[in-house]
Amino acid sequence: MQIEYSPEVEQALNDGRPVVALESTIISHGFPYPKNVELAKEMEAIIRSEGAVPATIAILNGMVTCGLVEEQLLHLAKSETVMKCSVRDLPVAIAGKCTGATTVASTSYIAHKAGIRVFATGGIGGVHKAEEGGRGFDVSADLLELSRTAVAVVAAGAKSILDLPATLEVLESYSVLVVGFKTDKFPAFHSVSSGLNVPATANTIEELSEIVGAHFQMEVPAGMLICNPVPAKDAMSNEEVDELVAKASKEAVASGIKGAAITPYILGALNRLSEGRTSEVNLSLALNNGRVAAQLATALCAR
Ligand code: PSU
Ligand code: MN
Repeated sequence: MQIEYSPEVEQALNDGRPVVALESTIISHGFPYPKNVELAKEMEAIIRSEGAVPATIAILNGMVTCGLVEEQLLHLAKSETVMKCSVRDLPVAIAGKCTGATTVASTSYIAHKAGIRVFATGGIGGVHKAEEGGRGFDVSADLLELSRTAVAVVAAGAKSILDLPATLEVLESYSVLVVGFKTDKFPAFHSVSSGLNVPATANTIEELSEIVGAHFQMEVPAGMLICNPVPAKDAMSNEEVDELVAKASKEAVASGIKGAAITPYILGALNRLSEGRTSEVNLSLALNNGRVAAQLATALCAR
């Protein structure tokens, strides 16, 4: 796969300096313009402030691009025809010379090819709730990619539109290392905790980098999910989120939204129903993940 690097990212990788990969679906499908530009720029700034180099990944005119300059970022944020690309969609975007945004799955895949070991996002995709009246069978390719790509993904768990116990079970079946950062609970994206236990906890960046470093040394193909809860001061209560999610889910079912369109639809509906509150929380947790990812990348480089 051909990858076009920004000069800054290429230099950092050549020098063996810490680099943090960032996805672009959160920019094109996660937030409305111009909030998405603010998010993307603040993510990059926080990573730089911790001494690492941000590498936002996207498909531009069919080219897999690692590290976006301002003009490229703005194009992605403003365009209304950006393809949401998981791994299987990449060939279509490349061959069609499309603009495509990468999900957790495809960002991990490209980051790994680029030699980037740490990736910061908001939340991962997972197993959707399949209860009656729900949206039917839907399991995110993020989980499969986590099983076969050795990248450390820093995320605030997964949203409560997903079946979180089932998501954790699949991560276990797939041998994905799951570590809570300063928590023994699986975070529920907008809320600090889902109440579910994670199998391991790291209380400092040093502890975290020891575990992640040991995983890389084992050379198993699987990835890592570093669970970093939303800062408590910005979090929403589980009850509040559950109520919003139930409403948003009903709307999605009633509107016949399916497949890859579900997550963007629900995010938009939550933002509307909460009058922007969920987007504020999403911004806070994403920046928090950017900070921890940069610190982890730096600690791994120092090992
Ligand atoms: N969860 C969020 N915000 C997001 C996504 C997930 O809170 O923007 C995006 C990520 O890019 C993730 C993708 O990889 O949605 C998962 O989509 P799906 O469930 O269709 O696999
Ligand atoms: Mn799906």
